[in-house]
Amino acid sequence: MSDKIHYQVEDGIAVITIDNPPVNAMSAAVRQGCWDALERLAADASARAAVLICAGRTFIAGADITEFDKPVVDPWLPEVVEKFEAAEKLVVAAIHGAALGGGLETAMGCHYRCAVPGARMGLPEVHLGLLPGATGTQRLPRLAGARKALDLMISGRQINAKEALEAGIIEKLIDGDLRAGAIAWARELLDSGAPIKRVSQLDIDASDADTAFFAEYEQNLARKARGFFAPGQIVKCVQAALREPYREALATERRLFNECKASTHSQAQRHLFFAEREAAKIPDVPKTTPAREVNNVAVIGAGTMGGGIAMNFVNAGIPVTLLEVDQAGLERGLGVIRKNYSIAVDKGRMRAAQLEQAMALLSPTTDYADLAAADLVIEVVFENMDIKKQVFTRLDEVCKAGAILASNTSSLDLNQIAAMTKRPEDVIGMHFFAPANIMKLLEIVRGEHTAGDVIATAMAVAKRIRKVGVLVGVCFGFVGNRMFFPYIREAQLMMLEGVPPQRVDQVAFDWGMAMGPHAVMDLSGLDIFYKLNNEWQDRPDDPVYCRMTSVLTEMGRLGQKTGAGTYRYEGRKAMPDSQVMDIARREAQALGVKQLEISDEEIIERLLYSMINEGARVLAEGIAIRPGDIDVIFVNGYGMPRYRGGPMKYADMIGPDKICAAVEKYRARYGDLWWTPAPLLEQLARAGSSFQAWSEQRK
Ligand code: 3H9
Repeated sequence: MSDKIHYQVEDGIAVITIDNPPVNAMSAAVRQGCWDALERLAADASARAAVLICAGRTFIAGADITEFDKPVVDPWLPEVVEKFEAAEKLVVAAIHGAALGGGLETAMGCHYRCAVPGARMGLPEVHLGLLPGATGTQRLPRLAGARKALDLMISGRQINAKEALEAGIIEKLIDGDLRAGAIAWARELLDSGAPIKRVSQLDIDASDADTAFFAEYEQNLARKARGFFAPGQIVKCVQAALREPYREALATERRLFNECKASTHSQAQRHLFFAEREAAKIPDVPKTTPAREVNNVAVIGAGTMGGGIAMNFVNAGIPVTLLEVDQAGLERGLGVIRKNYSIAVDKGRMRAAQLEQAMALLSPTTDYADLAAADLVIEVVFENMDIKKQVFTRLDEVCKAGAILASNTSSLDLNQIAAMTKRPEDVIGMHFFAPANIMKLLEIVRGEHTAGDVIATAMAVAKRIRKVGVLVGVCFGFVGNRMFFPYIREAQLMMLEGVPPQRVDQVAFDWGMAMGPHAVMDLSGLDIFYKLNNEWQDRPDDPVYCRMTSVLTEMGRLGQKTGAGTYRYEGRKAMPDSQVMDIARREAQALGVKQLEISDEEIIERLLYSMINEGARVLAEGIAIRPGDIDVIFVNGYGMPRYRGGPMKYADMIGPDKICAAVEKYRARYGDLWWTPAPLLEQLARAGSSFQAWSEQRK
């Protein structure tokens, strides 16, 4: 038997223990081990029943995701689950930690299930672009009813043991020692003559899932899961469960699972699963690096961004001192925070008492001396180097030794900011994304002198406030904005070339972006981009560069906030504005920009490939540690859909050679300034390699 499975008999009950750290994934060795254990159980006269349990911190967390790109090794998971069910001796699954995906499917193959109260369960395959393909789409509806099963599989959410008990997914909660409790329960079941309950033989409660329900469900899904492939496949599996006999429906599940597994969506989403975990690993800052204690935080600037940042800490129960230059600004800021929390109360996401508790964690001040005790100070002032320098000079005077001094700059040179202090090792960038209380991304910027434990602390803080922290290096715009600028630049140029903004936005939206580039600019404010362009010290001299941003900003058309930007607004609804295209034509004429017929394919190439080309430079310069980090940044901070995998995974799936050829095509049209292929892109194209392979080789 595999060394990942232990088999022991205790007073007539066989205990089959899976021991495959870290999360007991159902790898080939575990599957074979389970198979062998079940054979042994059948032949073992000393065992009347069995308990399936796991060693370590969790029950089975699912199929082994690393195996999905390799040929299937028998026995495949669905066969193992079926073998559990077919056992002639009663098998009880004993769950602690999390029973996820193939883990819960294995438990549902067992005849009875018990769990400790702290256990969690779910079928999160959808997040990997998959469906529960080890009989889960057929078993969960039989235990929990069609509607509940559908909701759990489409949301991928984890439920606690109590909810699982109420839903009929498990039959018993065990307080205290799980192993002893499960063995005792198995014995009880035997003694009471409980039948071997095979889930596949149960009927499905479909009383609340008629044709009209499915029609409405699919309609909602088209909106909520726009563009994703797997959710629709899951619906089909549940419909098959209701219409077809178990075996036939299982064949449907198998076919639809294989379609999901082979899809680019699943490749992309599985890539992100590992990329998000890898992003937390910093090669020269080992996991053992002790983080500094962060028990209280100060935020300088109570505007929209500062307030949003403060809310993150308050939500995690961390007290925040909020500093503004004057009382009026402070009161305005606190008012906005209170309003945001009130909206949460109105929507039932927060109780009124919690609102007051949250507000009580905020200490407003206009006096820098009140920052003396802060463990972490985050500066969120105007994006201007002189102002930032003044703030850091002052922080150096008032903050205690060992305090971490962070800047929320979105583009500026952190090293210059750190140089204003006598402790550049304590200075770091923490770049939040608007709206700061909602967006998941936190770019953590490492300066030339930033200490390892300061980096470790910032990464830990990100996790504590439920952000996805990604470490980046110093350059203008860091990783995200630096790569976003070419995307914006091309959208802007296309406007001069005669492509209406609503068309570019629609094409980007249909590709999967949450919003098109023009809509994003109008939302953020064209003036923000205008100021950023002016802060870019070594920006190449190009009169065409983001020309429309300048013209519209100078006209006072700043975006949604002024009722007009690239679009005109009726409330929050963007309306195409023919005046803007008139201006674009006039500007194009003055600048000698030709009017072009541009295909949808070209729109995507210019938006994405310009971004990818910059990404290749970012990687070669070491500004991002790995291509996966860039991908994590774009799906968590820039509204790129997870099923595209992020820009660098997308590049790998298209092929760097094809991207490079397209970049050359645009270079021939526009010249070297913006479209010279990055040396790394050329290198990968020549070698027929990928960003991922390049990154692996460097480890
Ligand atoms: C499936 O089951 C398909 C079936 O329906 C059909 C098949 C036919 N495989 O997250 P952590 C690694 S699809 C391989 O940092 P936590 C992870 O990469 C699967 N590796 O810990 C990391 O490695 P490293 C459905 C896995 O405590 C380490 O374990 N299941 C797997 O924060 C620790 O992970 C899921 O989608 C895996 N399945 O969270 C559940 N899972 O240390 C996926 C984890 O080298 N897993 N690893 O970076 C999770 O959600 C979390 O890992 C879990 C623990 C909640 C379990």
